[in-house]
Amino acid sequence: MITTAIPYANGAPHIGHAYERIATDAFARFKRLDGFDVLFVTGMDEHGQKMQRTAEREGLTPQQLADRTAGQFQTMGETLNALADDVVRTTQPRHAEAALEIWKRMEAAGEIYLAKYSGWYSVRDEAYYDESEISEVEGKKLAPTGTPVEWVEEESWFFKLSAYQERLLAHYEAHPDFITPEKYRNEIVSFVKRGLTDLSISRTTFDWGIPVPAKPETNSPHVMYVWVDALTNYITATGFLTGEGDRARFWPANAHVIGKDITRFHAIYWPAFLMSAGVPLPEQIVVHGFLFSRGEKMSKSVGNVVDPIDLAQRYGVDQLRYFFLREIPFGQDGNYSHEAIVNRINADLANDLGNLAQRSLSMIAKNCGGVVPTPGELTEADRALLADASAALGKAREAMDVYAPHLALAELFRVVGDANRYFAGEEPWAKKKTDPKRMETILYVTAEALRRLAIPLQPFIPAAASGLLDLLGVAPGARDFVHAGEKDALTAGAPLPAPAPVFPRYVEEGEAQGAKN
Ligand code: ME8
Repeated sequence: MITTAIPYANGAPHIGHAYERIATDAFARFKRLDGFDVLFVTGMDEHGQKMQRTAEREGLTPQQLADRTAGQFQTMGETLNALADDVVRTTQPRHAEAALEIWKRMEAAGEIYLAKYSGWYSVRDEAYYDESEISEVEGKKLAPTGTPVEWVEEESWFFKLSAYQERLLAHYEAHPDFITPEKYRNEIVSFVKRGLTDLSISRTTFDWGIPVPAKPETNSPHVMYVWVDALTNYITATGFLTGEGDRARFWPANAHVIGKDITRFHAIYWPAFLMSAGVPLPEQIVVHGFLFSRGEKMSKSVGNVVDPIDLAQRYGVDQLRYFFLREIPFGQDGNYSHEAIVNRINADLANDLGNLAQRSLSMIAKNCGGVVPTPGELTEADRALLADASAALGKAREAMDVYAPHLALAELFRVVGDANRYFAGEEPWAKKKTDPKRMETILYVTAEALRRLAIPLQPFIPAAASGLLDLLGVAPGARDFVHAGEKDALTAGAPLPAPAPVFPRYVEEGEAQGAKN
């Protein structure tokens, strides 16, 4: 089971959401092709003060705003070829049931008590901050994240987070990969070592949330703190707490994929809530960095908020997926710019992969009667390329096991580069007259190497990789990783469809098509 964070439903999808969805989709696809039974879950964070305020500003009810945004995220998922198995919306009844259940279990553990909260709250972050974390800029009180905070004083239910310092530290110690990459683990460990204070987990000053069961000792109705509500979405999808459906076996999740700004919630609050409720903890919190447009933070006022759907339409879906996953070392911040995207498309996808496929497949169509060529005896170079192409899957798997898609792709494309050099060095076109048998062998080896590479490329560039497998005549049932080796090699004489381009070059507006070819 793998999840994305659930985006706040108060605004349209941006490039950071697209990045997280694409990466998580690639992890899910990789495991699925590797024979695992995978549950890929995303959702929408639809409650809280931020939602209520945005809806008021836009003259909508919070539910109308949530519905509109959920539709936009659905379109994003479809466009990016990154649909999840389930979308948990926190306004769904099944979710309220799960959130209520976790609350009751924490209460039954004796770890929820009523008191008065007074302190700083950032609506933008939906987070409480300690006095010591607040700074003042031009008379405005700001959270460490730079968002404005307001003073809040209200009756609140508290969770005994302070009791969890030792247990959390012991868990991080016993599970060194619980928070990955390591730099985020280190931040969390030192934060927890400084001590934890109890957490306010309900609000009374607005009502757009899951109601807390009424108690005689409370003065006014409470709704759950939006993070208690939101984090529980991960369990809602499985029915683990409520017994609904047949997915309970997926819990605990293997990985929650999240951005670096919400590690505290996932690596401190969430495991503490789960320990309190007696529920097994997720295996890993997998943290990615932030995306910037040419080094600048995206913001509405700077006007550099990019619609990911526009990007996909401009560059192509697989092209955008490839760019994100190859260009940015997972866990680090990354930059995107038109030049960087075009460079990746043209150098790796069009020149290396696309050209090799195009040249070899069109030679096969022309010279081998449109069927898989018949190889003669293999040379050392032939065998080396095929062995490398097979080994690349193992290396990609190792990289994906540590959530390093950039390394998986670097390895796969290193072999694509080797295959290009092999093809250029063997000069099958020159052998056409002098040694047609050898030409067939070279073309066979190239096509078979492409097959062995296209199979592990599917999680990253699904449409293009499956298009390439179509061109190689690989049956839909023979595309899982178990089929990537020698025993499922292309069969000489098997018919092939007419060749078609796999990755066209990105041509700048005004630049003549093919001018640089
Ligand atoms: O945080 N680059 O929602 P969200 C990369 N509702 N990732 C980014 C990013 C950027 N510029 N900006 C945001 C929330 N993200 C909560 C989550 S989970 C129980 C509740 C990432 O819409 C961010 O780090 O602000 C998070 O993982 C996801 O996008 C949703 O952010």
